[in-house]
Amino acid sequence: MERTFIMIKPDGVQRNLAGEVIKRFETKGFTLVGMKFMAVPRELAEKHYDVHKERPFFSSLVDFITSSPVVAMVWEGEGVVSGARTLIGATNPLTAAPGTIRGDFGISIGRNLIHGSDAIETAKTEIALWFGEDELVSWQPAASSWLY
Ligand code: FUP
Repeated sequence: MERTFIMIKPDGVQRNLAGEVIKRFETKGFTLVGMKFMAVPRELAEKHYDVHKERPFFSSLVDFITSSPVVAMVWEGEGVVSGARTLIGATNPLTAAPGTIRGDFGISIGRNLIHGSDAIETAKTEIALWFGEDELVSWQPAASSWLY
């Protein structure tokens, strides 16, 4: 089953939006298979954002992600990588559609609340970077598959 890496960034935690974000993923019908509340070591932040290392905002991005705790999660479900991106909305919260997490709660691109893997391959890399296999739990919701 497809999985994606989702992180509630420091601004999402500081603004007490973690529950709201988790609720949106739950009610959509995706399944939580891993979650931890953590301070992010600088080395991990740099690896996570390695694709942006030549960009001018790289060091401020790493400073921000390491400034305060995050909620790191893995969600599972059919089409969850692109489905999560739809829930999250465009990178710039100012132009993100209303109804999306960034569109409903954000203003600034540097404070856009949440990260979600951008492709299936990226998701695999990011899950392996942030979680050990023993931190991920495969489980079946008791109610059957019509419940979505
Ligand atoms: P997204 O996949 O929507 O999270 O966006 P990107 O991977 O393009 O960017 C990663 C993070 O870099 C964004 F969440 C915020 C930050 N960023 C900036 O601060 N300025 C920019 O111009 C672009 C991205």
